[in-house]
This record gives sequence, C-alpha cells and structure tokens, in this order.
Amino acid sequence: FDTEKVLAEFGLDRVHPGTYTDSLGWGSAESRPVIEARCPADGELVGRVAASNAGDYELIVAAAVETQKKWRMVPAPRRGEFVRRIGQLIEENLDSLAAVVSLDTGKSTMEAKGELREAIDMSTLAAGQARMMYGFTQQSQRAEHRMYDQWLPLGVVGLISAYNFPAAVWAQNGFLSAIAGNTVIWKPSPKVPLTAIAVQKLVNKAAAELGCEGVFSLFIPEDNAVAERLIADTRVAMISFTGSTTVGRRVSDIVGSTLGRRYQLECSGNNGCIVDETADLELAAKALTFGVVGTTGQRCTSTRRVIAHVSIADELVELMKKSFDQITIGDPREKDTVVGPLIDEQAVADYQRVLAGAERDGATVVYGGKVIERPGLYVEPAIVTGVEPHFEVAQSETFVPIVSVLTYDALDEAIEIHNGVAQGLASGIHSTNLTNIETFLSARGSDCGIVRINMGTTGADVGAAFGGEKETGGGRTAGSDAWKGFMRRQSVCVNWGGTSAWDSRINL
Ligand code: UN1
Repeated sequence: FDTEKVLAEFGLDRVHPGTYTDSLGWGSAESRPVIEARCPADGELVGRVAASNAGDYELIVAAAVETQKKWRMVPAPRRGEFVRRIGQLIEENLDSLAAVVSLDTGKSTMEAKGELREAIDMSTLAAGQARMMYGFTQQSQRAEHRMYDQWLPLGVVGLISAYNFPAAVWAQNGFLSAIAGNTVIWKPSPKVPLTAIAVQKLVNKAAAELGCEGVFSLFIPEDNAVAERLIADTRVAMISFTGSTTVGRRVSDIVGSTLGRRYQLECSGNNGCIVDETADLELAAKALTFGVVGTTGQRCTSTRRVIAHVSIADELVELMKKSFDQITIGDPREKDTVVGPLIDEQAVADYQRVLAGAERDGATVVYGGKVIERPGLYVEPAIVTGVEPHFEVAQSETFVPIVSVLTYDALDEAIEIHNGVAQGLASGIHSTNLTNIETFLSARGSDCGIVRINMGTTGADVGAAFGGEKETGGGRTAGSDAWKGFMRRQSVCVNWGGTSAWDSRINL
C-alpha cells in the first residue's frame, strides 16, 4: 500500500493531536511532547502525535460525565445503531484502516484485516445485544407485587488497551460500554497512536450522522502519571484494562481501594495446549503453528507451551518444524507476508533473554531462535524442547514467538503441568479420545477462561465471553453475557395492589 496516501487520508501526515473530546474537537498540539510513531517493519518515522496532558484529561472527563447524562436516556437499540454504524465505517474503510494498523503494529495485512473483522463482528454482536439486555422476572412472595431485575448504565468507562490489538480490544470493550449507556474514554498504548486516531475519526463520522457526539473520546498521554489520573478518578465508574499483569495489579489496587468502582482486567496469558497420543498430529501441528507465530507471538492468547505425550512428542516437533517452514516472515506491507516484526527493540531483547535463559536451564532450541539479519525487528519463531515445568520459559508470559515443548506420561500429569502456572487465559487439548477431552473440560481439567478442543489457542470467536482466570484477571468481554459487566443490576419490586406490608404485618 501507499503509506503517504493512507496517512494523508486520516490526516496523519502532520503532527496530530492525541486528544479528542466532543467539547474541544481535536485538542491542541501546542506545547505538548510529541510521540513518534515508528513502523516496526523498518523503524521509519511514520507519524507524530502530540501527547495529551493533564489539562486535556480534565476537559475529556468533564465532557464524558456530561454526555453520559444524555446518553443513558437514549434507548439501547438506538445506542446499538450507533455502534453498528461504526462497524460499517470500519468495513467501508477496511483497506486503509488495516494499513494504519500494519504501520503501527507491524502486523501483516492479513492479520490487520483479521483484527478489524473482529471489530466489525463485535459491532454487529453489540447492536443485536442492545435489544436483548434482559433481566429476569421473579415471583414475589407478597400479594399484588411484581419483582424483576433491570440493567442500568454505570457511567463513564475508562478503556485502556495494549499495543497488540489496537482496534479490536477497543471494539470489544467500547461497543459493550456504549450499548450499555456508558460513555468511553479511550487510552490506547502510546506505541500505536495512529490506529486510535484513525478509529476515532470514523467514530466521529458515525456520531455526526446519528447525533451521538461525545460518547467516545480519546486521550493518548505519553507518561503513566497522566494515565493514572484516569485510573484513580472517582468520576470514572469502571476501568477496563488489557495489558500486563504488573499494570493490571496496579489497576486493581487503585480502583479496588475506592469501593463502588469496577474494573475488568484482561492481563497476561501463558497458554498451553496438551497433545495426547490419540491426536491428529497433522491438525495439531497446523493449529499450534499459528498459535505460536501469529502476531509474532504478541497475543495474550498465543500458544506458549505444548504439553505432548512422550510417545508422540518427537513426531509432533518434526511436524511443527515443517509447518513453521511454511510461514512467510517479512515486511507487513508485502502481500505474502504472514508474520511481521516484533513491536520494538525491548521485545527483541526479551526474545534473546528468554532463549538464553531456557538454554541455561537445560532446554534445547531445536528450531529458529535467531534475530533475523535485516533492518527492522524480525526474529525467527523458536521451538524449545526439553523444557521442565519450573523453567522460567514455561512459567512466564514471554510475549514473543517462542514455544516450550514439555512431555508427560499420564493425562493427570499433563493437566497438572498445564495448570501449574500463574496465568489462566486460553488452553487447549488435541485428542480424539472422548474421555481425555471431557476430563480436560471437567472440574479437574483446565483452569482457564477459554478452552479449545482440536484448535489453536488464539483467534477467539466474538460470540463467546473473552477473558481468563488467576493472574489473567478474571474479566470477560465480547459475547455470551459479558455485557452485564458493563452495567449495574437493579432489583425492582412494585406494589401495584395498594396493600401496605405494615397493614398485613408480614414481610416488613
Ligand atoms: C489480546 O491478545 O490481547 O483471540 C486480545 C485472540 C485475539 C486476542 C485479542 N482476539 O487471539
């Protein structure tokens, strides 16, 4: 694609303000530090964004509080039309928006479009959900009383997203927030400011068409002190956070200390997949490949551990090597590229550190493992064997394309290894044995939020609730009844008969 043309289309060919709120429009770029957006493919400077400051934040939050007072009274199905329109605009601008995602993250066009497809799917899901935010009716024990629960908006939601999915995570959390009658302040990762600005422009177009201005606002501070204002602000009813466990813990500490505010966390994963002796190994190798190399290992759902039955482990590794060989690594702007570079130099250093540590612990790198000699931040996906459960490489969320292969003899042992990490996001088993599969799905099986049978750990379907347990943080977004996390439940009892409880002296 033509980088200059794409940037100009979204007004990103000049220093662009990182602040948007309806009361202000695009904020000022004056006397603010400039965030440099460099394409991870070659380090080229592709955009400059003026970081939001504390004063910008104050204007945003004040406007979000005011707008929410109106938005909460808009019928939910109309709120749904707004998010559906945003989804349509993403679809209409798919090619150019995908190009911005690639420039920001280094993702291939295929993956960038996949991410935007997820955002579009999320818009249709949320639009439909807006008509189906049901509460139950209950049977009152009092005569001539009606009892039910209803779901009401929370207020302002602060949405903090990571660099790896600059549009989809916003859509997952933001669309549910909006249909719920909340306004949304988005703080994206400053590593990917261009996507956030481009998305906000499409939002503004939909808002102008439908009279929904001010529901979504944007702030891109450079430093964490400004970002923390959002987390600590009691005017913000909920923080939805996607990112590392370290920062997630801070969010839970700060938000949790003010009762009545909510948080929903989607933090680190350390996703494992068991492959038993009955598995279709060709299918498993393919599923594991994309799980490991997709988004250059930078998904919270990336497959980091393969727990293989000792009798098939060698054969599986050979098939994985063959399958890894099929992956085209390269510049995300080239048509055939499947896997792009890592996000920044720190990630490359992490990759080298994790591999060196694994080897020091006694593991063997049997595939890949080198930084690719070319401009840009490219690394070879790596397969590491001889890993024991306690090795650092198996215990931490590495966030680079490295997979550890561990072996087991009995399924119970495999499950113990699988669950023996701090994180609990995605998991899987490859098997054709019903008992093994159902054991993994039972109470003594996987302890994760997501389980995939004969599939990869990545690429969650928006229809399901997305999130995980343990250090992953316990939150859920996307489908199923995740919308409830963005609303408050109210239990209602109506006396329609005119008899007071005092008169009957019951159930006072
Ligand atoms: C993330 O990686 O932070 O299911 C979330 C998947 C993607 C994950 C997005 N939707 O693999």
